[in-house]
Amino acid sequence: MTDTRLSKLSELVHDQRDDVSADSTSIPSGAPSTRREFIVGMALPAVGAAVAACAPPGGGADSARAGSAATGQQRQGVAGVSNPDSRADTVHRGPHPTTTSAAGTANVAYRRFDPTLPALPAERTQRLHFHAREVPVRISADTVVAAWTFEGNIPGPVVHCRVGDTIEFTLTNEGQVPHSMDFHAAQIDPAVAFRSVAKGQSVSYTFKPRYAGAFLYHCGTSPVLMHIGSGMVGAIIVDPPTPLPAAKEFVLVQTEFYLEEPQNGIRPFDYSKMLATLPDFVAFNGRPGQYQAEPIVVNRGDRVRFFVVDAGPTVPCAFHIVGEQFETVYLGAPPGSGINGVQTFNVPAGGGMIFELVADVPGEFPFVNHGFGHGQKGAIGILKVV
Ligand SMILES: [Cu+2]
Repeated sequence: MTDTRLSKLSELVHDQRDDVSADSTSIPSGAPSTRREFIVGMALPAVGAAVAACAPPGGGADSARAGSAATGQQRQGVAGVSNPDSRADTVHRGPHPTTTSAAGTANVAYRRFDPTLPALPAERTQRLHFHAREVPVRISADTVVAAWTFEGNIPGPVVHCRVGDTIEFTLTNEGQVPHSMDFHAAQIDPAVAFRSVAKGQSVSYTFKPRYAGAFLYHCGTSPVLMHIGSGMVGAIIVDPPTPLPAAKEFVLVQTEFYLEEPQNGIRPFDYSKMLATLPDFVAFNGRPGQYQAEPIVVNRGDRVRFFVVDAGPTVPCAFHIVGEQFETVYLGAPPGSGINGVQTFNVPAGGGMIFELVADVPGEFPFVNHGFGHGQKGAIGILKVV
């Protein structure tokens, strides 16, 4: 990048440092970054890092706003991260903390991710407290990855709520690098609510989902590619005000895995491979091919509803069920956005759709990412109709 272009970007960012008015009623603590920095940092990590590097000594206006205690804690708590107060650079260089701190992989058990949509809570207010954790996760018999997670798993917990429910959310960062939470089901100032927090710190915010559907949540800390690509994703399923017809309901979150060779038996994520978009594995719910080994079972005649969320970070999911057809695919909020009689539909990275069929034929039906260069890397499973 030329000095002139960098300087213009830097001016743009610095000029807008004070243009955000935080909603202090829903944001209990911490300092907002500006919307401009959030977007610049998200889109162009290298630029974000460069802009952060040219910030005034002491961390600049944002750090000052956070207060000296928080700034001190950030500096002490995030060893080895080049931009401890967060928005810019969290790509690891040198040994990965998860691989160096782990005692070994023998005690990292393989667990099938239950695809069943959790029951809808009776309460109309849900208080969710997630923790960002950097832990090893076994994604197959012979592969353990140095994951960055919400609640220790890829994907994180499935959230189930209704349109108009109140979600009171808190993220506490137990990891070594800054993390954050971006709910696609929320309409909220991202520079405030989705801001990054350093180790030991928390961010809280409240939102009410306005639309029904299958939505992604993910860490939005820059570079977002690294944080999504390392496992910090999950699904929030929002029911419409009038319930859809009774069905067997399942959630599938597609992710890609871009991995380095093992270090102490654990494979770190490879940022260069993420940029090159050539994944080693693609999986539904964090384990390549897990529902081939242990199929999803329904009864003949069941209405079956798949909430398919594509966490990416990059490739789409051309969702298809071999030997079946979808009665309805809801592209947006059900029940108004359905199209009927569908063979395959592409869920984009960062998107979610609802696929519904009536399982009136017995048999074993492979559900796949029909983009087979990706499907064959693990985005495949079996729906068994008995
Ligand atoms: Cu993160």
